[in-house]
Amino acid sequence: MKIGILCYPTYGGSGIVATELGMLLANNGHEVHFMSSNMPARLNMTQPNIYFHKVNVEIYPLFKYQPYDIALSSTIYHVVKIYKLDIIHAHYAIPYAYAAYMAKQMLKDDGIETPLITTLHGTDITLVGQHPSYKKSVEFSINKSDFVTSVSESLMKDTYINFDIKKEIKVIHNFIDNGVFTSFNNCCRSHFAEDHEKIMIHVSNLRKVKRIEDVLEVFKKVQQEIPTRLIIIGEGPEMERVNNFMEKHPTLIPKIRLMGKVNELYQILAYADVFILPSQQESFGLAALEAMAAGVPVISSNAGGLPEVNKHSSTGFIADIGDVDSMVEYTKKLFLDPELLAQMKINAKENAMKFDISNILPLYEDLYKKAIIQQIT
Ligand code: GMT
Repeated sequence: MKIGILCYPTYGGSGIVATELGMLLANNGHEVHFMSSNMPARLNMTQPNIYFHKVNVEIYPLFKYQPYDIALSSTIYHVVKIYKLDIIHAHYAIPYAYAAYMAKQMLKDDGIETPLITTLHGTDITLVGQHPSYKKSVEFSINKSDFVTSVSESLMKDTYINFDIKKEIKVIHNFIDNGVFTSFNNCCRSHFAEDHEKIMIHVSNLRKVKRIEDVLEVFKKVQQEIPTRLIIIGEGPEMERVNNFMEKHPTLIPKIRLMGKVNELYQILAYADVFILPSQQESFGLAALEAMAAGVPVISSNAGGLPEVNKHSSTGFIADIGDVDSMVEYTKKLFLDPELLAQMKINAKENAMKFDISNILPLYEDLYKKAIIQQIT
């Protein structure tokens, strides 16, 4: 099949899922065309069957805001027409599903019917999509998509609750390529912590919904009793909060390692003893799944789809959103019981296997085929 993928190029979860999916589809012999404002962060252009089309936004002084969505629709239109794409897959409703619908209409005028699949990722429904400036357009573009998928049961339910949706929403969970987690060893753990110290890790785009304040508070309390280091991977607006915390607690500065966006994420995850994700909202929690695939138990909140990924008392522990004290107790419990920690590492890895791409990729391929057949008949 010839597949067009629309996604954000940044390190956000939706862009990562879209990029990994596209690369695996390409690996399976499909021709995959990425369309985005920039080269997606994890896209490996040395792979066969991959194309990238940058959305070019013409800067014109009259515009206070440059019309990205129009440029995106035109890009989709041209790419579908030139390369004769069979399907368009929009990742994140705003603006991708909306722009794709416009492109579909333009193509229709030329006698070309191209099915549109929209995958909902989370904040397009639970946060940004709720804003009156976007809500009606999000609802419209979901209803106008040929097929709609969501990355968790929880997000599917939230979509029906928050919008007037006439479509069936199919849940296709996010996935992981467990194959890339097999070749790591513990050689460089000493670069991050001494042998007697535990490593707590947090990976996110450091936005408010991630509740970085809870990450810092849990770390502060745990390290008072158990020697612990904190690694924070990612960049975002809440970095200011981290800096303020460090200024307020100078003795903790040597114990906190800020790493920004790293290419060696999977390798560093493998050194961690616990992954912490206390989010206010999380439709799935791809970062938690990546940690589990690296054999790291997860301490998370019970937000959104997290309980579908992190299994309480098995792959880690779950506490209510904002319940820092329970997160501290759970982390200490893990750190003080080597047998429990070892078992939870195994459980985390086993659970990650259930989300292996080999189980998920066929679901997308089947959906593409169904959409194409439906379009023809
Ligand atoms: O919130 C983020 O980290 C970014 C955001 C995105 O759309 O890029 O992530 C959402 O999509 C991810 C991939 O499907 C999910 O794993 C995240 O849980 C979801 N984030 C939220 O719902 C807050």
